[in-house]
Amino acid sequence: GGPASLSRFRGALVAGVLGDCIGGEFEGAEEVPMESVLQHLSGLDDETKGNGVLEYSDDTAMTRCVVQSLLTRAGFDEQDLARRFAKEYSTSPGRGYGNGVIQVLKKLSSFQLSDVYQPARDQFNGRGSFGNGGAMRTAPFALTFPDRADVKRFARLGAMLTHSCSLGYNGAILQALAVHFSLQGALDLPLQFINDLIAEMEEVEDNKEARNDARILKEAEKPFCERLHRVRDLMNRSKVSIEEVISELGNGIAALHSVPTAIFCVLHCLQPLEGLPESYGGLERTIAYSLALGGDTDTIACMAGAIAGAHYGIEAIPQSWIRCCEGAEDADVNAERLHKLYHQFPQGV
Ligand code: R7I
Ligand code: MG
Ligand code: MG
Repeated sequence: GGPASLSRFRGALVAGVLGDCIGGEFEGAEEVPMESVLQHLSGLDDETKGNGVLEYSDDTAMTRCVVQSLLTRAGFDEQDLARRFAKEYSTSPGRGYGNGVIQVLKKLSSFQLSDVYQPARDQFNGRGSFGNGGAMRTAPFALTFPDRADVKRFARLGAMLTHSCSLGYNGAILQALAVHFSLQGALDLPLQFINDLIAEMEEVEDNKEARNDARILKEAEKPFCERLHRVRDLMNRSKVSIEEVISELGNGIAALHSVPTAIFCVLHCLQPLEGLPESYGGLERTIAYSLALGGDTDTIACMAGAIAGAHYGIEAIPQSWIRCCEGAEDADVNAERLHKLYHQFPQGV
């Protein structure tokens, strides 16, 4: 479809859910042979399965809160979103949330809370979390706001409800920008795509908080920019091993070690890959490749899935995969609602 077509919205939201549900199988695994990945994926074609046998985790649970809040409030409302996160956690605490964020979600349930951003600021001795929990749920901001400045602003605020460290919320901005650009068809020109992301993040990381956090955590002066340069170096190479991707970009639970990785997965899988079935299209390759990296597989596949889904559209997603994953049909319905909301805003850049 063309830029911001319904198919791209559906692809983004549905493939994010699939990445989470399908990736859950390997979360935390150190080494994942491609053979195991392919076996897992071919199991999804089994007709006797289906009807949402693969459950979604916190990634999708929180994304659903963001979607519902944006739709109900017709825009960003931090009070409403905070309430939804808290309610979702208290209803289904067993979705595999990060160890730290649970404290925030419990505090957000409190009635006397005057500042919904405060519990997140109290995390990790007042520095805030740099986990990827803000980034994993950020796609709906790109699917709501056509204007790039709005995408950045609300992705940041949405993440800050749980992640107040710049290495957490800037990861959420980066992921939202990747979905935003992909939705416009920007992955047709991969080099331009990565250069645009670098240019945006140069600005995003150009402030005191970001520099301060980077210094304390002994990272490069602009950590996400540095990682995106590594992504660009890797994508310009003819052959890259899984081991190199993991050592250069990471596969961990920090936003810095997973958002650039997810972006790389999408870029790397634009073309056919050795070791993957020829019958696979780009969307299937992206999910398979993300799982083969091991580590935080549900989240990396969820983020890569959202970016790739916005590029390839809903038609690229196997029906059998959708049938297997809890929440995938819901995501499809909500994508149509977000698409309507998006086109009600003035169309920005
Ligand atoms: O970021 P968050 O919501 O976790 C998301 C991950 C995804 O993989 C989900 O699929 C789920 O499995 O969890 O939760 P947080 O608790 O804020 O951060 C995750 C973890 O990152 C924490 O439990 C810490 O281990 C680590 N972490 C930190 N460690 C030290 N210092 C995050 N921030 C810090 C820090 O500042
Ligand atoms: Mg999870
Ligand atoms: Mg995870």
